[in-house]
Amino acid sequence: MRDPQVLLEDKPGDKHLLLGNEAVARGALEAGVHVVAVYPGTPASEIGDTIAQISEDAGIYMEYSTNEKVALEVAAGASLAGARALTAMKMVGLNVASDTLITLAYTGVRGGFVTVSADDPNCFSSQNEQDNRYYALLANIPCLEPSNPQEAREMLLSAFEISEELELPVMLRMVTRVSHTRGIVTFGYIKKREVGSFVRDPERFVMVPANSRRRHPVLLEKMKLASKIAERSTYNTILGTGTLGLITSGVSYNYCVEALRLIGVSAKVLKLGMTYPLPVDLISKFLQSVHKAVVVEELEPFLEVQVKAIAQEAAKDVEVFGKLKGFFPRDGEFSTEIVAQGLSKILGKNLGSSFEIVENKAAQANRVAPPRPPMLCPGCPHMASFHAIKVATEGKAIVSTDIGCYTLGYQPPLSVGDVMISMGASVGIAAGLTKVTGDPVIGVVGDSTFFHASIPGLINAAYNNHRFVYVVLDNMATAMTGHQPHPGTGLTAMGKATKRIMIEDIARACGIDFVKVVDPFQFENAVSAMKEATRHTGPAVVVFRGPCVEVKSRQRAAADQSVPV
Ligand SMILES: Cc1ncc(C[n+]2csc(CCOP(=O)(O)OP(=O)(O)O)c2C)c(N)n1
Repeated sequence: MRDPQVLLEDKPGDKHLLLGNEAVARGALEAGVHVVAVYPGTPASEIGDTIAQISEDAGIYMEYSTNEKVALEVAAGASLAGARALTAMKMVGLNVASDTLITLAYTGVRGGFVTVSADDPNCFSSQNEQDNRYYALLANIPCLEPSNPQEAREMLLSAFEISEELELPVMLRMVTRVSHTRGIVTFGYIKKREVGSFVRDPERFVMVPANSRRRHPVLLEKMKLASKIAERSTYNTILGTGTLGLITSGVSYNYCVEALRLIGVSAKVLKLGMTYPLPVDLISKFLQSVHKAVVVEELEPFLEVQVKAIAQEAAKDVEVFGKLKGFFPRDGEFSTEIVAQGLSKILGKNLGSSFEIVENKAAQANRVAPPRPPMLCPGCPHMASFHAIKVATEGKAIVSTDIGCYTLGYQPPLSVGDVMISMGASVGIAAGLTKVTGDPVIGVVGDSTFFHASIPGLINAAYNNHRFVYVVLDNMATAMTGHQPHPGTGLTAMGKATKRIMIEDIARACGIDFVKVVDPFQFENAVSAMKEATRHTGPAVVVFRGPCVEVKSRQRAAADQSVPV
């Protein structure tokens, strides 16, 4: 965003072109949020990054926490003390945070508490394409799904209202196409909210089994109230007329509107904005009013399975079509073409020439656009580190790598990286490999990822004496997601200097006896440190420290305005 200060303007009615994520940031201001805690991850990162730039002026406390679980807990603590609190993460982040989220639903919250989950159909920047609406179902918390930036802002405000009405966490489920779409957003008032205080209630907040047993039915009762909210929610709305009924939600609604226009069919559309719990009565009546129903949703048949169950009770004669019968894919991102194709098959309709024009244009664009696979930047210290690893191990080591810019090292010509599953997994997987293979094993992790999820694995390696070298690529930034600071940078999200936590100190404190810090561009030193580490009889840690080139060039540019950024 050109000037995030725009978000601070208290001019209700003003319209601005915002990213979906920036609209969430504005929504947070309007909702009177006091505490924001996030861990970055695409496609959610701009929520935290935008708030970080204005938090001080907005009177919001904002932090990048060490991981999503911690972020959710910081926000939860603030909420339990009576403040409105927001956390945001990419969808896999919620896997990390889910342990706390699921039991937080039992205790409930005090100040409004919203967790934004930004899902990534098509894995544009993720290791899987999980559908996090299932977390709402699993945790028993309400879920709202915006279809554009304006709705993202509005729904965030509503999510806080619902959260306070039910004293429950609420999920705002975005997808890449909403987070990263720009749209006109109309501003509302910026609310100043009084913060409450922490009121002791151990039977509610201390989740020992006896208390959990009592809280579970309370949660189930709250979800009955949530169902009533869903029935009257203006986000669940019927548009258009006809005997063909489309049930859709979030971003898929946009594809439905365009696909119907493209194939020249009119339909009655039930657009769901609150997708958990579902408005069962509304859906029942909708099904009774159509001859045929089609559920259009990306990824999993989350709505479809529930709609089918509702149809079984309320409208047995209405056939429900969707992805379970193979009319729409269960993977990847939807498009107008995909939805038009599915609908035309269901309706036995020929798509016609206007569709071919659109399809041909897309194919043409794909042919013309050169492929642009991601690659490491020229001068990236990771390249030197990978080279040192390769030379020292003569390319014979099995490398358990991790998530960050350095994952790209798995590609030729570097080819350093044989396994990569999830953030922080490199250390545990390396340990497991050593128990079976006779080949040397190397673990590779980035600095932010080290702080995020590697430390228990490192303690485990020391405790169980797993023999491998754990290489920490410390480029002093969370580079991949936008160079956010982390505990090893000595800077906070709000730009304040703070205690710098040294990776080597942590490694030693975890019980690792061999710890070396090397500049990867001091190539001979780097190779000899790696060789020495591989000879060590227990787990060894080598920290390759060299700043990210992007950060370095920004710093230079800031120091010397004549250098172009
Ligand atoms: C659970 C989870 N949270 C967030 C992300 C998004 N993410 C991918 S890599 C990365 C951090 C990369 O930083 P670092 O480890 O320092 O490596 P660098 O990119 O700087 O080389 C993050 C936050 C993710 N993939 N999984």
